[in-house]
Amino acid sequence: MKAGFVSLVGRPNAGKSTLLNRFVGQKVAIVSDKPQTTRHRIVGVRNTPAGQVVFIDTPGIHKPVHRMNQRMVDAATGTLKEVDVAVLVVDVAEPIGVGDRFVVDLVRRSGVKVVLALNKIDRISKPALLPIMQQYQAIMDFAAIVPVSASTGDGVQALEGEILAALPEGEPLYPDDYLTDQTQRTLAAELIREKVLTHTRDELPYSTAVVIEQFDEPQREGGLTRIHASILVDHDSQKPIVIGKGGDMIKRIGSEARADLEEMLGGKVFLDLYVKVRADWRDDERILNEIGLGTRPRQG
Ligand SMILES: Nc1nc2c(ncn2[C@@H]2O[C@H](COP(=O)(O)OP(=O)(O)OP(=O)(O)O)[C@@H](O)[C@H]2O)c(=O)[nH]1
Ligand SMILES: [Mg+2]
Repeated sequence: MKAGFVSLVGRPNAGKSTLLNRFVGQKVAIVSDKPQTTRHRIVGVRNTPAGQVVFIDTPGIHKPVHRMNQRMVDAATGTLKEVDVAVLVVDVAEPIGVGDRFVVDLVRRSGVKVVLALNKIDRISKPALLPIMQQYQAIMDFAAIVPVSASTGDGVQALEGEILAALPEGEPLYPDDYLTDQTQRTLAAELIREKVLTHTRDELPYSTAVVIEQFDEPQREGGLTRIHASILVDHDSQKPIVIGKGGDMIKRIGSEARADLEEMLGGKVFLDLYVKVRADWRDDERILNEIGLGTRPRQG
């Protein structure tokens, strides 16, 4: 049997979280078309007859401006010291640029075995793939290069095969019913944030955090879960955008998040959302702690 830790690393928006969800077979990481969606590490476990792969999804590597972004990048690069294999995920529909070379350098210097996942092959023509493979081959000696589409699932089995081949022999690290390290509380905050990301644009996705103020579990099986959450924004001018005309935006965010939460929790959910202005929260240690980016380990 094979077993080990595998981090999914790469630039923002490459498709790391989409790939994690596909491997785990369940949504454990939120996904959006905006870069910098993932802000903390997310463990997702894949059990196969050949062994157990403990994936660690990480924030996209980018040039950090705020303290939050520095923590995000540190969370991603930090995993390289702890894993048996890194999967470098790149978007083949984007030309190879400075950012890609930076990330390749980073994984090369870490000394860890690296499998390259050329993601989003559904977005390019077959003949366009070969030169991209050759370009990457020329800049680093990868353990394997596998074209995939995290969206369609194309090539994902081949990628899993290469990952298992690169992993050491070992007994499973987690029980076979363990899927993720994300608590329901964290998943709830993330699902709400996903809806904000989906429906907003420009600076807003980057300026938003979700904090769960209260999470009351149901009194009986299948009963009502009561969740009170705050959507934090950076500036006064952003608050009316999140609330929308006559409250239509916040209603939409709330009802879509509630539907996802009810599916996740398998019962009815009462969801109460507030929008709060917290200037410079991205540099505020207390808020970073609450969203899992503090220097202390997260509680609950
Ligand atoms: N066409 C296509 N789109 C994809 C594929 N994989 C991911 N996407 C899309 O790419 C966008 C980014 O996906 P994510 O999984 O959030 O990317 P990420 O690498 O986790 O991004 P960060 O968390 O910001 O670092 C989303 O809109 C996905 O639906 C793919 O194989 N094909
Ligand atoms: Mg992500």
